[in-house]
Amino acid sequence: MPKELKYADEASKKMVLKANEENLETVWDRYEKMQPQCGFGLMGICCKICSMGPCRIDPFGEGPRTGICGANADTIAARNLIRMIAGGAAAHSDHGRDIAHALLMAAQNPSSDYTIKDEEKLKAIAGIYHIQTENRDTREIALDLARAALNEFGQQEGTLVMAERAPEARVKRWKELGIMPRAIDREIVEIMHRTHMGVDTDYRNLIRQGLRACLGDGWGGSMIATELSDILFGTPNPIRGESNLGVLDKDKVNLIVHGHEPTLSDIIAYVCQDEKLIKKAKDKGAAGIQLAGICCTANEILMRHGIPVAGNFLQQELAILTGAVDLMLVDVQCIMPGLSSLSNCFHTKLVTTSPKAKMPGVEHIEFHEDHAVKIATTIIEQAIENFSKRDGKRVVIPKETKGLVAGFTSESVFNFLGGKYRASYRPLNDAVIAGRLRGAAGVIGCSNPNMEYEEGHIKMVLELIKNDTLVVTTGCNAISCAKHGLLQPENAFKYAGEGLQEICRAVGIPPVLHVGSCVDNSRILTTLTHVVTEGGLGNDISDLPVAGAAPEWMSEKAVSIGFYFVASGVYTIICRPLAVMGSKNLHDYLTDGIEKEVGGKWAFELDPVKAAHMMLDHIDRKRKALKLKPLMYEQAYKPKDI
Ligand code: MSK
Repeated sequence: MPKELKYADEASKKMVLKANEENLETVWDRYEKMQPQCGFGLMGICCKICSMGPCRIDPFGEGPRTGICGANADTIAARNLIRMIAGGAAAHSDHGRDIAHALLMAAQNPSSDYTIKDEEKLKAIAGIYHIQTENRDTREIALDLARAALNEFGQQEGTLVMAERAPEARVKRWKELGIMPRAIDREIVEIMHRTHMGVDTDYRNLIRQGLRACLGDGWGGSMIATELSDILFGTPNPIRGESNLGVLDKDKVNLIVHGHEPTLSDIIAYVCQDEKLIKKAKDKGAAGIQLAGICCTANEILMRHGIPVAGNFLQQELAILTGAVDLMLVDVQCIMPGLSSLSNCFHTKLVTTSPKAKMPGVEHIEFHEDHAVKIATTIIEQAIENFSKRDGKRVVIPKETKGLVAGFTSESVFNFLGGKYRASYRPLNDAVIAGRLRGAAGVIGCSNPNMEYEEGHIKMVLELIKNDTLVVTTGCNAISCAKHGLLQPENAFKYAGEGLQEICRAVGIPPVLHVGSCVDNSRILTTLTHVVTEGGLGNDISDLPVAGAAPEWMSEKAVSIGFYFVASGVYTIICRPLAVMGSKNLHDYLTDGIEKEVGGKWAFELDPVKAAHMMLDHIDRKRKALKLKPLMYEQAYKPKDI
């Protein structure tokens, strides 16, 4: 049965139909072929960490209740889950390490292709690391900061400096629980040790280590990635852009950058404007060079340069199906191996660039920071060269595009909300206290063929903004929101509740604020901290009327992000549950018991509108606990159970 998308943006629907017509396989076809999926895997109760196995637990029938070693469902599910945290935290943090390394090279080498773009932020972050900034050369400060950040990955003493940025009450709680992260790599290694056969079998103790590792991601590796990227590439400011596959141009050389790291893509954004390269493209018969992004590499260059976004995770194959992509450059994370065979069905040249992420049969042009411009030029030249191989008869570019405003950060967003002369978080806190805003929600994360594409993202976000809840977004949710017009300020009047509309009107912002890529979820952590510090909404993140969600989550990174929000005190909901349903004890702990310890907890709800209502109920419970005024405007959703 050919797959048809029911809810997604029109461009994606058209491209899936094109794939069906041409009998080309996409992620949705592979998902169908995989059905039914393994129930033991879905419930988290298969174990293959030693060669006595694989073992699987039968939680309901007469089958085995333990593996061959005697591990029960609680142990097996908890071990599997925290190994997912390790995978996610490792991916984010290794990205952070690479950014710190790029900063180090920029500081050491005056002729580096990288320069310090935000000196103010360099000094601010150096201050957090207790680095002397007065009367010192920028490069010296950057060198000290890069070394201090790199040291946090492997330090043998102390705890992470960035984690101390959290509200005092939060840090105290982490220290009491023994989950203050010590070193980024160490926490990941310790997960691998504890989950080795015959080590930690107490599911609560295993989750504790998972919490410590994910905090090392959110308040460590990811935060280093975000802050140091801002220093190197510039802190974003609100910026206009375009989204969806219609940003590809049939007359130009189309170059797509896909993955996560900005180190090469940021340079490409500059080099693409080189007159000599544009002339080369014209000499080949093209009208110019069109650069666009997919996934979080897209978010990085959208936030800083306004480069258009071609699509999110589930659109990477659809971009190639247009027949108009001359070169797709991939770096790391969320790159489907299926791209390789699909690109062979078109003229599209696929190029890997990271030594950590090669693909069999795919050309590899290795990226090195010390000659970034040269490598970027080579890749663009190859895209230009490949333009002449394009088969015009196979080109189908959907016309759909949608304008957007992105580029919000913990600095710009709420200073923006405060207005030019009152740059502070006060107006935001006051809007919540007065009941104009109900609260805020972070809605983030991937897309997954196990759900109707974009239905989870869009229905949830619409329900939240309709009920006067300001939404902040990152990653692939941000791109879905963009394609559906939710990052357009004027659409506040179409979709938002009256209170949120007033705020959007007063400061000209969209009802959904795009704050960046997956690592930039750390911007949400710093924003929440600023809101606590501003006062009037409690002493800790867990007091705030806020909630988080990743409705269509897919990757291990999403598990780590979800856990670091829970560990930071945020109620966090996902549609498809974590793989814990085979362990009642673990399920109950994560969705209930853990709240007494860290102030946040998990919830699972397949229906995105019901999930949004659960978030609103939670926000209302927090409002009630803070004794805030009633909401200013009649709400569409009437809360239950508070
Ligand atoms: S890219 S991790 S599919 S959000 Fe950051 Fe999108 Fe999820 Fe990758």
